Formats: sequence, structure tokens, C-alpha cells
Amino acid sequence: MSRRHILAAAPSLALMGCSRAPTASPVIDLPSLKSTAPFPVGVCAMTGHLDDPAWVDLVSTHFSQLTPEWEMKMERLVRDDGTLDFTASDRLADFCADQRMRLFGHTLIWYAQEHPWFQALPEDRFATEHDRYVRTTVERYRGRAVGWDVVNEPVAEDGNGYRECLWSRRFGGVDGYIRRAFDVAREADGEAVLFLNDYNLENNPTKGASYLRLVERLLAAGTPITGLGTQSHLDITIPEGQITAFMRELAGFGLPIHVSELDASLESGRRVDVRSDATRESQQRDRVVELAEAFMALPPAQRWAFTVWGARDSDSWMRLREDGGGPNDRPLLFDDRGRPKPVAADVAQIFAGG
Ligand code: 9MR
Repeated sequence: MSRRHILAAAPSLALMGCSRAPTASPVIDLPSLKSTAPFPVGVCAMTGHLDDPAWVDLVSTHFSQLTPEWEMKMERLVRDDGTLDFTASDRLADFCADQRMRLFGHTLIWYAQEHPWFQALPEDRFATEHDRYVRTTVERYRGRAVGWDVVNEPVAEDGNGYRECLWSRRFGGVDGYIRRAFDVAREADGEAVLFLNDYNLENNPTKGASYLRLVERLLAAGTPITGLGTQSHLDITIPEGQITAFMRELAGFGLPIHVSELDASLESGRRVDVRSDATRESQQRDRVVELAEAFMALPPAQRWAFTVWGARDSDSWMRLREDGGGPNDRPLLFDDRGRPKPVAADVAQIFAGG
């Protein structure tokens, strides 16, 4: 157990002493994360969550920013005839307004969402329709969405090079399609912070380096990237120091940084995993603590937001994954019943500057 674990666990042990008998999971008296942190604390959400009063209560207590987990993606917005359907994303935007939460737009152009309607377009309409999609979506939420993941996940899975996709093929490679999406988004909203977002940047140093090189090149060419998103689906087995090292390099651009999708699976996806539950939980806490500390160590102006990819463990996309994750995974800060886990107390303490 690290020093941080012992400190963060202390209040819960004190509280346990007040109850009549120790229970299986100690009660943690978690302060409101959003009130504790000197930056917005985000969570992802789907419209289904809005009808769950326990989720609404938890989210309104602890979170000050919301990323639509699915409903603002191309696969949801674009109908078969190419028209756009904003009913679900509007509901999430309205929820944010009611709750006084910031709305974060996710995501405009993504290799994984090559909508069939776009695939079928004749070449001479492609650029116009691409621009129309980006412009219409960004303009709709202008003044409401504080930022956008303009391009998501451009770096190749193994970190060597960049993904080829519908967008890169039509717009002259990775630099071309990213530049185009950012230019249109900037024209559509002069205020929103525009992010290039990717994952495994801390987990895989090769991928982190490719991302940094891409950002450097795009900025040098005048691309209006004004924020850097690191998803942080953490691999809890990576060596200590790797997250910190990446965050320091990321900070070198001087741009706002968004930890945009934090979770930390306890499952490796391997057939045989001999780690005990206690070992996995300790690894998870250590890596999440390292990330939170590295984020806190950024210059205040660069701490744009710290977002977790789900409120309760039961809300996590990991539960549906077969290669890692799975039905027993517990990758988030709150358990299935919405009770804060020790890792949440660790994070709160770090955000409080302790
Ligand atoms: O968690 C999201 C899941 O519910 C969706 O089915 C999936 C496809 O739209 O996307 C998941 O979120 C991904 C995010 O948008 C981009 N980074 C990786 C996330 C997990 O796959």
C-alpha cells in the first residue's frame, strides 16, 4: 500500500469505528468531487441514465461536466438518408443545463464511425457533406458545448503510425483529414476548446510518442488544436512513473489537457491471471493515484477537466467487453450501488491538494 492509500483510507476506518459492527465494505464519507477539485470533474452518460434517480443524485453531487457516451456520435446522429437527428443529444444537453453542468462534445470525426451514408457518397459531394456535418453539429451546441473531441483516435493501435480510414483516404492522409475537421469546427464555433483525443498514450510509450509527434506537426502547420485529450483507459500493470512521464511531455505544448475517459480495468483479458483481488485493487489505486497526481501537478491553466468513463462500475462499457473487462470488472470510482470506493477517496484527497 502506498503512502497515499494509507492516508485516504484513514477517514473510512474512523467512520467504521462508529458503526455497531464492521461490514464487508467500509463506509467512505466522500466529499463532493466537483466541490473539492480546482477544475471540472466529468462523467460520461447516456440518455437511459437520466431516468435513474440514483444515478442523477450521484452525478449531480460529484460531477460538473458531462460527455455523451454515445448519443453525439455519427452513428447516432446521421439517419439513413443523411439528415441529422439530435433528439437524444439534445436531451443530454438539456440535462446539463438543468444541472448546471458543462457539456463536452464527443466526437465529430472518428475512424471507427464511417457511416454507410458517407461511404456511399459520390466523390464530388464528400467534402461538402463532411463539412456540413461538422458545421451543423458544432453550431447546434455553440454556446452550450465548452469543447469538442474533434478527431478521435488517429494513432494506430500498436502506436506505429496512424490509422487509415474513410476520412484519411478522402482528405490526403492523417494530417489532411484532421486539419479539415478542425478548420470547420473552428469556423462553426470560435470559442469551444478543440481537442485531439486518443487512448493508450500512457499505457504504450510508442503510441504516446506518435501522438505527441502528430500534435507537434499539426500545430506547426497551423491546425487550430486548442486542447489535448488523453482518454486514460489505464492498464494497471504498467510500470510506476510511465503515466507521470507522459503527462509531463503532454504538458510541454502549453495547451489545456483533458483526462477524457478514465477507467482502470481489473481484468487483463488473459486466460490465466494469478493476481489476487487485493493485488489488482492495489495496482488500480496506484495507477489512478499516479494519474490524478500528474494531473494536479500541471500548471492550473492546463487542467482543463478530469473525466471518468462512467459513474458506477455497473455503468461501465468494460462490463460488456470480452477481451478484458467482463461482467465482474470494477473499473470506476463508485461501486454498483453508487458507493464510493477507496480509490475515489484517494482521488478526492489529491484533488483537495492533500
Ligand atoms: O463506452 C462507449 C460504448 O458505450 C459505445 O458502444 C462505444 C461505441 O460508440 O464507444 C464507447 O466509448 C468509447 C469512446 O467513445 C472513445 N474511446 C473508447 C471508448 C470505449 O470504447
